[in-house]
Amino acid sequence: MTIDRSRIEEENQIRLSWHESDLAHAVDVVDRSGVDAEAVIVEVARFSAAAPSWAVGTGGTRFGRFPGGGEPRDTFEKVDDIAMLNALTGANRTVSLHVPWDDPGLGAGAAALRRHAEELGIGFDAMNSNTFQDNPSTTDDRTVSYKFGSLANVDDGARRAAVEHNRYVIELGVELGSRALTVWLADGMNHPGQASFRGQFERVLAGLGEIYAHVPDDWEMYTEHKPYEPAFYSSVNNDWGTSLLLAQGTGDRVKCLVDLGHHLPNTNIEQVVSRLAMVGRLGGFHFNDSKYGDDDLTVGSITPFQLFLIVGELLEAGGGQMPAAAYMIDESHNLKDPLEDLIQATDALQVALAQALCVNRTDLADAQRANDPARAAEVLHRGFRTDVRPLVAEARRRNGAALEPLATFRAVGYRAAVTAARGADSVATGL
Ligand code: RM4
Ligand code: MN
Ligand code: MN
Repeated sequence: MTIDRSRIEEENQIRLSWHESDLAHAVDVVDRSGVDAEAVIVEVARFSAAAPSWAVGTGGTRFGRFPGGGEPRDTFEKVDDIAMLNALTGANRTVSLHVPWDDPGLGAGAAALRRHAEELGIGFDAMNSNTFQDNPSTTDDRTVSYKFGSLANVDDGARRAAVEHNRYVIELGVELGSRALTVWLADGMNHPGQASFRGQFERVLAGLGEIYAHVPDDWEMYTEHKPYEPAFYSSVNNDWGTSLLLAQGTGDRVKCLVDLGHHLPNTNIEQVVSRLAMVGRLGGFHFNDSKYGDDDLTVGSITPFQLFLIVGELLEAGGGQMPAAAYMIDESHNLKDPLEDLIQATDALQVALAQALCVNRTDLADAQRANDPARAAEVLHRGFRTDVRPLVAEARRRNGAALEPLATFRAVGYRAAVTAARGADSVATGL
């Protein structure tokens, strides 16, 4: 599936004169508040968030799945979809693979996938190892199962299989040009007394150590916490404190990954971000939004102010820029076209970034020094309530992407074209 960039350009032309007048106004408003609007545009244009390979198919719940048309049939087609997404947003320049859902195989398979992605301008972000389902490649003999956990399992064979799977994922990542491994574990308990809290933690820590021994020197490894699901009584890596203990206990290049849906209700996530950044252990981010739990809803669709505050803490950590980290959108799409949801998620992220950049940090620091919370709120809200959409559109335009990505996606007829090519009932691997 080739992307016709001239169609994106045509769509931009239709909107160009409106865009220019909106932009001139937005630049005026922002400049007048003492923030350099041009710097905001440049920083938004620099930002990119990986698309996960599993999110270009329709997700499902345990109550069913309603596939849309033209779902990618293999990892190559997933990369095609992500290249289309990136052509529209200019801000999804990498893909994050989930193995074994997306396993091209070592050697020729990995080389072909890498070549395909390179031709489309897509790189490989963090690799995700899946040990929450039995994985035929490492548990072939059926005597080993992850039913009672992977790294935390009391069964040596299951632990060995999990370490071996992670080693394989690293090897694959090296061949693809990735630079990081994300370890999210489903390990935990469903029943009180089922296992020892301490024993499970110690086995996970030891297992991470074994995996870390395989991590190349120029790679990082991330521990991703989650309070519950699929383990509903306790998870081994349940919160950021545990995640930090695991990272610190494993090695220098092990950092914590914060998934926005992986916190108990009302957790102050921006504070978590600040703490982890303070100790140099903030390594990655999974963006989504939630109302109740790990709902994997569209970024910024439920709690946009929280997202703005979180991005503000990231800027704080990066000295006014987004710090180097593995940023990824981690969503599951049940109702929307997955590409449309990813377009909206990316746009919401860019908007939150622009709003956070529109906060006059000097004024905020002055208000903090003066113990003046009313003024501090005023400064924050001025950033949050600025209509930054023209600045974001301009950042996209400079990246050769679409002024209005969703309308453009529909206008170019991508979904209809892939449905014709792949079929109306193709099913992608993933959630
Ligand atoms: C988990 C977690 C992981 C993701 C899987 C699919 O809840 O968010 O990051 O890889 O889902
Ligand atoms: Mn995640
Ligand atoms: Mn999740």
